[in-house]
Amino acid sequence: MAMQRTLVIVKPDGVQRGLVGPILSRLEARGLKIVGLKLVSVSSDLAARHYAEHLGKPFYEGLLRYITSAPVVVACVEGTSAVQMVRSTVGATNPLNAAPGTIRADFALDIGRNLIHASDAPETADRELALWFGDGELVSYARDTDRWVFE
Ligand code: D4T
Repeated sequence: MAMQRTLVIVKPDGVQRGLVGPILSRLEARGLKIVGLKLVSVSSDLAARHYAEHLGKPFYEGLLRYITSAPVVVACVEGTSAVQMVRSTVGATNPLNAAPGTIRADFALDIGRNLIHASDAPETADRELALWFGDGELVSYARDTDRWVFE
């Protein structure tokens, strides 16, 4: 299986509710490796570029207000099929439809406060990682535990 990198954002509600640790630890516990991590106050410009595909939708303005309302924690995680692995750990966009055991089902109630963003495809991950991380902010390194995570 192919090694991939994907973007994870712990949204303002996750930071405000003190859930950065519990959210990231679910990804780490699965074996995914954090290769980039920072706290960001999101500018309107960055928010608009990140959510460009939703421009014009009824929830767009609220979405921009939400993502710029308080700091977020941005991570790049790496692993086999990382994009799909993270999406399945995160759960459905609306917590109402998220499977129990997923992050959104276990920690969230409202689609407009769904705690976490994760890239939805490898091409999206590449675009979003370039948007959120600058040159030199992602770190390649080996983990001694990798042989216990990957065959
Ligand atoms: P993100 O992008 O935040 O990881 O969410 P998803 O990939 O799971 O879902 P999305 O792009 O379709 O939606 C982006 C963002 O908009 C919010 N939203 C979405 C909302 O407030 N109301 C809505 O009706 C929809 C569809 C939630 C996530």
